[in-house]
Amino acid sequence: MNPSNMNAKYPHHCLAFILTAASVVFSSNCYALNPIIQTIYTADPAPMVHDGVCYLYVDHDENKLVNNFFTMKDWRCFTSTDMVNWTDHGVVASLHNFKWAASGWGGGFENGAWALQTIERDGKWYMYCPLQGRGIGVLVSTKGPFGPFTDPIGKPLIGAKYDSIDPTVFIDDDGQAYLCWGNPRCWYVKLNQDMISYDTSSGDHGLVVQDMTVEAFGKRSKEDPKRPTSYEEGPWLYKRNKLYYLFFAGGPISEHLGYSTGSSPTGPWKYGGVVLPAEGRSFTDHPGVVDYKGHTYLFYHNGALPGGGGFHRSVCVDEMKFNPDGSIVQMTMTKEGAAPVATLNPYQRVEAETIAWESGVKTAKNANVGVYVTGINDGDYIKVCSVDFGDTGAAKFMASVAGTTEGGAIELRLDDPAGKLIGTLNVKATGSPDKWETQSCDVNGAKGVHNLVLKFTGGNGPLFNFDWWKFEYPTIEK
Ligand code: FUB
Repeated sequence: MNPSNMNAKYPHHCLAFILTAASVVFSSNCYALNPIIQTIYTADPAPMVHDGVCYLYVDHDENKLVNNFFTMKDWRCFTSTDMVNWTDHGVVASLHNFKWAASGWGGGFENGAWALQTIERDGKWYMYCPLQGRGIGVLVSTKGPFGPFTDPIGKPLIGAKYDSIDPTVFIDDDGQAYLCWGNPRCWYVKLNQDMISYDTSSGDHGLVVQDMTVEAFGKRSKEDPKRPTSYEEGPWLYKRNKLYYLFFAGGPISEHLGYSTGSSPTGPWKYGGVVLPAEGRSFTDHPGVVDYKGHTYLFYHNGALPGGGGFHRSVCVDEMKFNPDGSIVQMTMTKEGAAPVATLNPYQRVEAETIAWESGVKTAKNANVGVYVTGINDGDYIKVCSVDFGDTGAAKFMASVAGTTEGGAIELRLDDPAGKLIGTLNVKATGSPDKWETQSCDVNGAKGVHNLVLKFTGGNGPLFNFDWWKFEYPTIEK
């Protein structure tokens, strides 16, 4: 969505709750800590739950803007099993996955990777990606949620002229799949079983515009001839207790999040109200809603990170609650985020890029080890929440590190960066930033559930790269 003064420049897109018995929240003083990703700017969250894991697909606002507008080249994925610690899987697709990205208005391969959504069907992952100004494409992976993704049709699934941004995909209980999208109008198609084509028997060769009425989407507080209702963009389809929900970003800007409900995935819709009022620093917002481990979560974005704003956004998560009639309890953006729904096991390999909160570090990806933590300097830290050391407690810490600098260390502290020191790993140089060695140190005093802070100390300038860590129990003498 564009700020109003950009409309002429970018004509295509002027742009009583129920807690189930199954739900458990682990007591901890650590919540999701919004925004949940701090290493880069992320936007337009698209969560997906599969096999007990919450996958979060996002687009990515580049630090350096072109033409003082959205500058977005790729799509990324993060995962969590507890809603507080998020593992970075790096870039999973980019404009280069679409040969046709080069053609037409939108910035070629250099720009326009806008709000996506991914869904699994019969062991294949389908990613619906808008290429701003060029239409909506679809990618498929047969190998898993991180790809590799390929373009099976070699052209847009939805052409450029249908308000074609912000796809949401939904498979109903009867197996019928729907793709819904659009700014300023909300459109849908019924996807065929193959998920890469659609039923062309109704609407404009299969493309149907929803009834954009005030009853369906609420009255806009400021008159706009192109947008009579509060619907702006960013639809998200969701179903709960046989009731269908269409969440959306509502105008005028700065956007808020609103919702409508209906008896089918294509409406007719009845406006439900505001879910999340506007924040202000980011003039857009974008909903993503999933059920996970007995709770329902609303993902959204704002401009809360340092340097944040309309083109430098960050994804957040908070728990959503419902009234007994299915209406939604209005929310506010929080700094605390969601409570943990599981603990983290420190006795199995944990990727260093599993982070609840960090200060100063970056992530990178290479063919050798995948994603790792880099840009580590004296005083930086990574906080991991709700770590269960158990009753016996840990005796040893191991980390896979690589680098050429001597003098760096990983201090292991409980709860906070200044919390109790349970061990220090003095990291030895390995000879190269991509020559990885497992190094270890003794640990004392880590028992029970705590937040763990990996605090990096020593030296001047970048210290070492960091791929994974784990703790070990004491060895039992026989
Ligand atoms: O991220 C680019 C655009 O901004 C998205 O397509 C909209 O939903 C808004 O968030």
